[in-house]
Amino acid sequence: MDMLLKNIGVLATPVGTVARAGQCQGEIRVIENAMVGVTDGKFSYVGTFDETLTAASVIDCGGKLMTPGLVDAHTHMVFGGWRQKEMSLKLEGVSYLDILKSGGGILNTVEQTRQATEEELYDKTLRLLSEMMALGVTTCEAKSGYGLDLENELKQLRVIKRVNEGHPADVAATFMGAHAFPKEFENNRGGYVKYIIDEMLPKIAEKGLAKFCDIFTETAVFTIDESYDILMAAKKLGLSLKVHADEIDPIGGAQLAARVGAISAEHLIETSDEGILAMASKGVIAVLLPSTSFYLDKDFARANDMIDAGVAVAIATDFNPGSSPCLNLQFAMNLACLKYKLTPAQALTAVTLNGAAAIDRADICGSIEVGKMADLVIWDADDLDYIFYRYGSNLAKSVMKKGVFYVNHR
Ligand code: IZC
Ligand code: ZN
Repeated sequence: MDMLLKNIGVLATPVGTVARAGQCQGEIRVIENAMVGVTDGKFSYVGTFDETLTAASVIDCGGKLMTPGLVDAHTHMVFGGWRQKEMSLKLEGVSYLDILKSGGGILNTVEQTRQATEEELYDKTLRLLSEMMALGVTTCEAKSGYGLDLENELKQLRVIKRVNEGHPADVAATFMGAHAFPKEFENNRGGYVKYIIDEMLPKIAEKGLAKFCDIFTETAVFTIDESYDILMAAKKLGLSLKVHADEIDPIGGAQLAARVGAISAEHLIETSDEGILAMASKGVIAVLLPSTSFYLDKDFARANDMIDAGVAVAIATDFNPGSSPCLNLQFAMNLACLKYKLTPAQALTAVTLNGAAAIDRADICGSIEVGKMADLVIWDADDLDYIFYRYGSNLAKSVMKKGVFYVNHR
């Protein structure tokens, strides 16, 4: 064994290699006075203290809480500029979609992202990823969608590939060319849908730059029919599907996600009972984004109704420069308890194993189990409740990725 982590006051982790749905969402393994062994970057022992075990290095965890490394399964973290100038419009009561319709919002970030060089985007994204990791995130997802033309979507996706390779955290890539209609196609919606299907998707699939394809299915953005065509084209090319569904209006995004066999549907603030049942029947994971509800001053998704219906719930930040300029997954964890009324155990599963499942990595991360990547957080906390109860401070004390500590706040 390369390393033994001993004197873990409480080890809390979901178990398994698939999403935990329904009642299972809240069933986690809790081990007191635990010990964890690491060999070749993977967990090789997980259990109670065992004095017979030895290793090249032994770390005393000070009686603190240990959980799996957090998984942030939904971010738009590669972008040029910021959008603080929209703050005054927001304060005057101008809605998110009205800002977009007037050429701002996503389209503002598209302008700034097109102007940025690949190196600028790379450096900025690396810094943001380090900030996320300092808060406990060891794996995340990142979407394109601020290029909205082939050249700039490829630029963003190359940045995602390079940060995945150049940073200890793992980053899963999602193509989201269907994030808005760029100004070149303002009066030619069909033309842009065709451009995505005929020009962008085949090139991106051929280069292997994205595992997932996501779409903003929403009033004034992509209709259900347009979304269906784009998603089916992506599926034919071997991409797994995700849908931004029912964030602002309940137009049937959740049902669409079920119909096309998406791995996940995201947001789901306004999803109907029918949408929840459709997701449950097809095993679509709900990726809920409470920081966005908070920031847009919207309702909070019906997390408990989804869990009761048998839908696996994951929780992520939605980090982006418009509707969620917050990359702190710990804040989303607080909101999960306070606003969704999830228990700490359900919320832990949502930001670890279920997040991993939403990006098809539940077999390699999202829980502390022998054989999985040694990704973990040691918290400045004595028990699990504490990290959901305190908010506003970074409670992650040490963060390990594949057996190496990259963060050690002392
Ligand atoms: O930049 O506003 N909702 N896409 C869909 C976003 C938020 C990101 C943005
Ligand atoms: Zn999003």
